[in-house]
Amino acid sequence: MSTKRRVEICFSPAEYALYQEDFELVVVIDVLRATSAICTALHNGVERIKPVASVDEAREWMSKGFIAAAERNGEIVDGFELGNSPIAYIERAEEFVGQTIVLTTTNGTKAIDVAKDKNTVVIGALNNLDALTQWLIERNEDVLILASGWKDKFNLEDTICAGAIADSLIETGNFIADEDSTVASKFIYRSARDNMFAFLKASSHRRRLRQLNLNEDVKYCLTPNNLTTIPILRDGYLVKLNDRTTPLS
Ligand code: 3SL
Repeated sequence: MSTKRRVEICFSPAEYALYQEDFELVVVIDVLRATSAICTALHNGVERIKPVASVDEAREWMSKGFIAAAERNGEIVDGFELGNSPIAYIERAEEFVGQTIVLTTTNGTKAIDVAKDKNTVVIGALNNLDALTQWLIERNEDVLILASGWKDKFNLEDTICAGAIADSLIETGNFIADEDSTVASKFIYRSARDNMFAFLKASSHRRRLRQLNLNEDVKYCLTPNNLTTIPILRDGYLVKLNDRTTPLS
């Protein structure tokens, strides 16, 4: 009889300590917008992304000549000319090909930071959903999905994406879930999957981004499977896992 793997979902970095113990593989999700932007930037030619937790750290890297991006509360931080709009990484792709970009965001880079000591940290979004799910199935290891949430609180968009991943893994018959957070996420995903944009109409972060005129970003971030790039954290940098130059382990 083969042993089943576990897949569990943690709703925010604040709860990470309660969930992390049994896992060495963590998937970090921040659908609106950090992890969607990270997947998009690497997919469009950025060589590496250095996630940093604070704006001060990002400034320090910028003073050393690196391209740095900083977002707080949905807006580009004063003194930076780049934030975490995935569309900006498409529009400016030519400029960024082969470059290292230093990135700090309100929640996404904070979640990456709390998980950074695990053996494997990969980045998930709706944009790379199928590619990532397929890789996790083949990897056949216990998986903790860490939602970035909003300032340590639960959010709907990360829960939907996490639920989609967990649902697919459980459907294979090789994964099980014990935690109610995982069961709940699966049901939320199933209720939302046919029209995520409408389902999220009332969500707090969609409202926040609408007020900032970022509807195009939201539409992009809610587009499943427009990319196959899976970012992985190696030596403090996010790089493409499925790049031919990067081994698949
Ligand atoms: O929290 C984050 O990391 C950001 O992606 C938030 S926002 O979409 O830029 O508001």
